[in-house]
Amino acid sequence: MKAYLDLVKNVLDHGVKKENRTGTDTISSFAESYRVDLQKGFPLLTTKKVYFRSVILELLWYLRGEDHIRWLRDEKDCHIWDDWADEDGHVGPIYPVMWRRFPYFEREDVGFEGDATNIVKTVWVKKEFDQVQRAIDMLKNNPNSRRIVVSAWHPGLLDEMALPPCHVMYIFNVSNGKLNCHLTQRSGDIALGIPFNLACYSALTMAIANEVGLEYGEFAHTIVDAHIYENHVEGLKEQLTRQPRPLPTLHIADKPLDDLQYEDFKLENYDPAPSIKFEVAV
Ligand code: THF
Repeated sequence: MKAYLDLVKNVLDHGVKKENRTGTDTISSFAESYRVDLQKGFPLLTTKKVYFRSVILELLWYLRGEDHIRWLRDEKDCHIWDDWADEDGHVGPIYPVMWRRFPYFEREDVGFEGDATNIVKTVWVKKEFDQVQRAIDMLKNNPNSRRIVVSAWHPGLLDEMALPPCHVMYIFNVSNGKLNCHLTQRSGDIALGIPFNLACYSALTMAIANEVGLEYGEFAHTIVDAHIYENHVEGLKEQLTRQPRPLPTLHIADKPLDDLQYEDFKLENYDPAPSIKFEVAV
């Protein structure tokens, strides 16, 4: 995964020091991007151990559409989202809700029976939109569309969210029978979050490609504020001294997306360098 090491190098070389709400300063670089070919193996970093189980559980949690982390935290014993949840596990309408149950209102004009022209009143009916299902349907029926977008940004609900979404939207694109995915991230923690996000969206793209009958294409990622927390610099410099190893392979069971469980994701030949401990800034 040379792409990741180049990203780390770029941020360290071109980044500027910035203060932020977490109290730990960062070195930040504007609009970094990279891409990986999903046919060349599963992009799980080999220059440190990445917790594959947590990556897949996070993805399956996103797909559940809930506004709490109880499944992830209590049932699956995965704690990467604990810092943002309250005691009940509530995180508000973040990724899972936005992906599967995006709230919107539909206008309904109510008239007299038998006389639709005579409108008595207008009511706004609350609806929920499953953006992931819509993306799957479009990939099946209209794969050349340039509108296969899933957005996690909802300006009216930011105050209810435990944190405003970092991975703001992703777009699927089909070229030459291959499924590509581009993720736009407003803010990216290079040491901790990015290795997870990269693997998570790559696995999502592969699972959806299986479901809609397309080959694996590329995952491309643009990070608008790409930053390294100051207490992560040393660990990343250690990673830069490590030689990337061959990528592992991921096999995903041939099942509809909503039936997939952790056991349906089989990772083979993952032989990473030792893990590196990074503290998460909340
Ligand atoms: N906030 C910050 N500062 N960084 C982030 O990466 C981040 N996220 C999510 C929300 N806010 C963020 C949370 N995602 C880990 C991994 C992903 C997270 C949060 C924490 C983590 O601690 N990883 C460890 C251990 C993994 C494990 O125990 O399973 C690691 O070593 O990788 C970015 O989306």
